[in-house]
Amino acid sequence: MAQTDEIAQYRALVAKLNGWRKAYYTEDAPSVTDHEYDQAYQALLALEAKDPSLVTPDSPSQLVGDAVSPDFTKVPHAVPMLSMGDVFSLEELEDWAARLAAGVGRPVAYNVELKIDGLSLSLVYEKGRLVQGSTRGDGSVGEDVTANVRTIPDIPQTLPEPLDLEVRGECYMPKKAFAALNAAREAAGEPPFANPRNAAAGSLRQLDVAVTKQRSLATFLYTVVDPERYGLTTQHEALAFMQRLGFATNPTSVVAADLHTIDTYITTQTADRDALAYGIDGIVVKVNDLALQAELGNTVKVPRWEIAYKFPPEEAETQVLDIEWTIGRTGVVTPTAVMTPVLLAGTTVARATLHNVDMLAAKDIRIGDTVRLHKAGDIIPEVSSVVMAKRPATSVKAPVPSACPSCGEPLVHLDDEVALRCVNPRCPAQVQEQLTHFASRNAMNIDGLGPKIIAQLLERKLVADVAGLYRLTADTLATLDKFKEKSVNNLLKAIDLSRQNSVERLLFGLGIRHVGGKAAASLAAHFGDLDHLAQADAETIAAVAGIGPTIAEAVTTYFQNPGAQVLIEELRAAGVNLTYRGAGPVATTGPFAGLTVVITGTFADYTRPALTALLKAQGAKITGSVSKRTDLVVAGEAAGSKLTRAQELGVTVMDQAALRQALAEKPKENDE
Ligand code: 0OW
Repeated sequence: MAQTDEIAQYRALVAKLNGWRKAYYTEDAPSVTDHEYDQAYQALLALEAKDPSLVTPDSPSQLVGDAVSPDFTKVPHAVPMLSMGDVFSLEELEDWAARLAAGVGRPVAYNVELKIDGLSLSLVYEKGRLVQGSTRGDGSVGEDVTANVRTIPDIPQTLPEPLDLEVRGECYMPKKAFAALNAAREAAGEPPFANPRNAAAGSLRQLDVAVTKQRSLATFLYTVVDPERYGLTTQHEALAFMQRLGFATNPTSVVAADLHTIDTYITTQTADRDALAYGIDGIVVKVNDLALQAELGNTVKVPRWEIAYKFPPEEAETQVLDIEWTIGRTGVVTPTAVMTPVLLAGTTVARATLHNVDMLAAKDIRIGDTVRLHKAGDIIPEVSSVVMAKRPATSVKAPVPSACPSCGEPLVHLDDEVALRCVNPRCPAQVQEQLTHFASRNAMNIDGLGPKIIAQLLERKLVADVAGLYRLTADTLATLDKFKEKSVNNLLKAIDLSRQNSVERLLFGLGIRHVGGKAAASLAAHFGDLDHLAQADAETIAAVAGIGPTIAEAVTTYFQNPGAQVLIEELRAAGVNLTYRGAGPVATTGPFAGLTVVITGTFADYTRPALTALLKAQGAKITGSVSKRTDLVVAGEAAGSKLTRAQELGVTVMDQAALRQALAEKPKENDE
C-alpha cells in the first residue's frame, strides 16, 4: 500500500498535470512546453507502474485527449478516437518493436509516418457527401465542427464515389500562416498563439466560422475507420485509398520491414524537419497489417500496434548578454533576453522574449547566465531554463524598471494583470507604435507612411500624436531625409484621402485595447458615428452583437480619458470623418436597393445614424421628408407627422418587426 507522502506526491503530480491539460486542450493556450509536460507525465506513469494502488480515475493516464467545450454540439465517436503511446529515444523504440514482434511470433512490417503537430479530426461521409466534421474531444465524445471544416480547402465536400465512410487525420496550421496570424494579432494588440498546434485548435474550435475561414487550416488524413469494408488490408493501402478519394495524405510515409529502415526514416525526416511547411513533433510507427492491428487491439487509451517516437526538443545553449525592456503599442513592458547569436532549429537566434516579469522571476534568468533555448512550435525562440552549473559569480539580476524606459512615467499593473504597463498615451515609444498602427492597411491605410518616416517625424517633433499627421504641410515634409517633391505630394495625398475613411478604420486605428478590426466595424455600424459611441455607457456597448463586457469596458475607459478627448476634437477639427459610411460597396440587390426612404421615430436596435448608414449600405437613398417621391417610410416608436403623411399619400410603411426581417434577409444568390 502506498505511504502517505507517496500518495501526496502522486496527488500533487495529478493536479499539476490536469491543470496543464486544461490550459492546453480546453483553452488552447499551454502554460508549459510539451517537453515539460511529457517529462512530468512519464514521472506519473513511473509512480503508477511502481504502485498501481495509487491510480485514481482523474489521473491523466486514464483520460484521452481534451475535455469537450460546452459551446459545441457533442458528437459521439462510434469507434473511439484514441491517442498514442510515446517513446523518447531510438532505444525505447527498438525495445517496443522487439516486444511486439516477440509477442506476435513472426517478423512485423511497419508503416512509418510523420507525426503532424495539429489536432485530431474526424470526417464522416454519407453517399460520398461530407455530413460531419468533429474533434477528438475526450476520445468517446467530440465537438461538432462541421461548418468550420467546410471552410478548409483541402477537405473534399464530395467524394468521387458515393461511399459511406469515416476517415480521421490531423488538422494543422502551416508555419507561414501561423507566423502571419501572430503578426496580425500582435498588431491588433491581441495575445499571440504559443505554437501552430494551439493556433490550429483555436481556429478549428471556433464558434465564428468566418474566423476559421481566414485561418488557412489544412489536413493530413491517416486513418480509415472499418478499413475492411473497402477491402483494405494494410495501413499503407489505406493511405493510398484516401489519397485516391481526394484527401490530403502525407507524402513521406514508407513501409519499413526492419528497424534500420525506421532509423533511416527518422534520421532523414529529423534533418528535413525545419524545411517542412508544417510543424511535426515526432514520427508514428504503425503495424502495417490491419488484421494484425485488430488482433493486437488497444489498451484503455492507446493502440498496442503503434507508437509515437517524440523528437527531443531542439535545444541550443547560449549566453544572456543583457535583458532589455521593450514597450509595445498598448504600453505593455516586456523583458527580452539579448543573447550571443546561436543556431537553433535552422535559424540564428539572438533575442528571445521572456514574456513577463513573473516568468523572468520564475526562471530566475540573469544577465551573464548560460541558458537553454528551444523553439515553441518550431517557431518562437523560448528560454527553457538556466544552466545553473554555468552561472558566473558576476551574473546580475535584471532590475525590474519602476519607470517607463521611454517616457519616465511610473509603470503600473492594471487590474490583476501580470503585465507591467506604461499608461501615458503620449509615451514616445507607444506613439511610434500607435502611429504605425494608425497608418496600417487595416486601419487608416495611409500609403507610404511606414515606421521609418514615423520615427523621423517623432524625432524632429513634427508630430506628437495621430492628429498631428493632419497638420503636416509640404514644407514640413520636404525637410525629411530623401523626401523629394513627389514623395511629399504622395504622402500628403494619402493622408488627405484617409480623412474620408468610414469611421471603423479610425476606431481600429486609435488602438483601443481589445478593439480589433471586427469589433471596430460592429461598433461603427451600430452607433453610426464616434460621438454616439463615445456617449454610450458600457452596458449599451456590451449589448452590441459580438461585443463583450471586456471590449465595452475598454471603450468607455478610452473615451473618458482626457487625452483621448483632446485627440478626437483635434481629428474632428482636421476634417477627419467620424461617421460610419458602410463597410463594403453599396448593395445593388435586396429589399432597400434603389428606394427613397424616410426614417421616423426611435428604434430598439439602432441609433438613427446607425440605421441611416445601414440602409444606405443596403442601397437606399435617405431623405428627410415624405412626398410622392418617397418609396418607403421606416417607422419606429413614437413616429410622428411623417407617418401620418405617409398614410395620407399611401406610401408603404415598414415597422420595426418588418425592418428586422428585411435586414435579416440574405442577399439573393444568383441561380447560375
Ligand atoms: N499526428 C499524427 C498522427 C498520425 C492514430 C490512429 C489511432 C490512434 C492514433 O500525424 N500520423 N497517426 C495517428 O494514428 N495519430 C496521429 O496523431 C495522434 C492522434 C491523437 C493524438 C495524436 O495527435
